[in-house]
Amino acid sequence: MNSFSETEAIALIRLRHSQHQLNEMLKAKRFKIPIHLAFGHEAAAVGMDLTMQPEDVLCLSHRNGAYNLARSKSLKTVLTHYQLEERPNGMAQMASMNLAVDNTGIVYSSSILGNNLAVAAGIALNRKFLQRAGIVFVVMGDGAMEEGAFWETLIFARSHKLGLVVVVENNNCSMSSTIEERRYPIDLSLVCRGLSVIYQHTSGAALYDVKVALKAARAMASDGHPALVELEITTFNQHAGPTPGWADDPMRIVLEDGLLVGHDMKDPLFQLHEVLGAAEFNRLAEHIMKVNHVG
Ligand SMILES: Cc1ncc(C[n+]2csc(CCOP(=O)(O)OP(=O)(O)O)c2C)c(N)n1
Repeated sequence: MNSFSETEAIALIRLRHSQHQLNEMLKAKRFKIPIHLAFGHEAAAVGMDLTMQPEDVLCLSHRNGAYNLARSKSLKTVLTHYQLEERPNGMAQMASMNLAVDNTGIVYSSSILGNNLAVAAGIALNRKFLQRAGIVFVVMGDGAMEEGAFWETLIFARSHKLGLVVVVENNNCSMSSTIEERRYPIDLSLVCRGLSVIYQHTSGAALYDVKVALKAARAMASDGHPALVELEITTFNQHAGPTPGWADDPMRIVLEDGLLVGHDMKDPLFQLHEVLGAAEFNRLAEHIMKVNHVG
């Protein structure tokens, strides 16, 4: 297992703790809107935050909260949108599924599956015409692969040699269906080979591996070779809303039980816990939870 810098450890713990607090607030019915948490996606979101350069931009899907938290480093800012608080200068609320927090490089989030791909490709084309530096990252799930926009975006990006990196968070789940339940399995390495799109594949729970894959994809995209990074991810929470979602829901996430939600390598925080050791993990967690606590 690879080591973690202190910055990485803090970022992972803060993001997990923010999601726990949101989950507890969802249980208490504190929001009027659905929120798609992403327990298990922390290494993907933190890896993205550490990979993006100032000139890069990011387009997200309905499950954008972890990325908005990782980039803004502020649960309070995200909460102003979720709580539909008034914003200065008459700016509109972004709520949850379309949330793109200001000054994070997140330029677009969409509740419409596949929509963010077409927008990302358009931004990348515009950047190419204007010869602007930086690349476009776009994040989607394995369910969104079933949208026509996914295939069109790959063909379009390859044809125009766009600076685009498509990140597929493959959690083998779309709403509540597995891939096997809804379609023939798709081998993305073969799809990419057929389209001559760069393909990277790794565990989305291992921060180091995520960073290596995203960095390599970014380098290729900067040279006009669009890339796709497939991250194998376990989502530990319900599709939307709190977990548990109902009285006898077998899924259980409770902040009082501690930060970990899985006790194997599928949980990015478990990986950190194993490397730091319980004592150091708990010491750091206690400090971060105090600073990151919102009422
Ligand atoms: C065009 C469109 N069709 C259907 C939906 C309803 N819908 C919302 S989320 C979702 C599942 C998405 O699965 P995936 O892309 O794997 O992302 P995940 O929720 O697993 O992160 C569906 C079908 C939608 N939002 N947009």
